[in-house]
Amino acid sequence: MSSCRVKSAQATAVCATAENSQANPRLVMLMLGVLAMLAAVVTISSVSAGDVAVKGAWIREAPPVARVHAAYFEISNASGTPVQVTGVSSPAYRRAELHHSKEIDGVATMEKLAQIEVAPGKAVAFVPGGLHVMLFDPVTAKTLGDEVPLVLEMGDGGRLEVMAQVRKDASGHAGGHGAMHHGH
Ligand SMILES: [Cu+2]
Repeated sequence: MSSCRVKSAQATAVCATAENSQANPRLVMLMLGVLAMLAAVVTISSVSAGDVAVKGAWIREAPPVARVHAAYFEISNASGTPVQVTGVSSPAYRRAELHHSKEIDGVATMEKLAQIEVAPGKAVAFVPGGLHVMLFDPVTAKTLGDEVPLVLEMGDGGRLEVMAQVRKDASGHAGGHGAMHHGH
């Protein structure tokens, strides 16, 4: 049994204590337990999963030949510190990216973003014509009403999985607005 695997100032202290006291295993276990509790407290004081919420996730229905889809949602941050979305993926697509649509000289274009940040107490909306998740190469055909998992990679190393529903528009209505919703 090794009590010296954890490389930190506290762990070094534990090792020294253990050697001085003939490596009393119970004392070592107790101190390692205290260290684990301290580590847990540190984790909780940053952003916990419950602070970040995603709602209304949907993917715009596209013709079967489309190799690129767009996903939208709203992400909110109830914590006291900024949170970042640093990446996105989906088991239902071969590749996914964070995108932002904008107009340059009257021409609609879009750029790939390395990350987006949600300020404390704020929400960021991914909407047609603005921020969106670009989904490339669907693994299977998607039809209206399908539930598709999206995985958001967070700046703190966490992952947030949400289900996005395939719809014609954000409201979930079957009708949509035709030409108004072209492009992304
Ligand atoms: Cu895009």
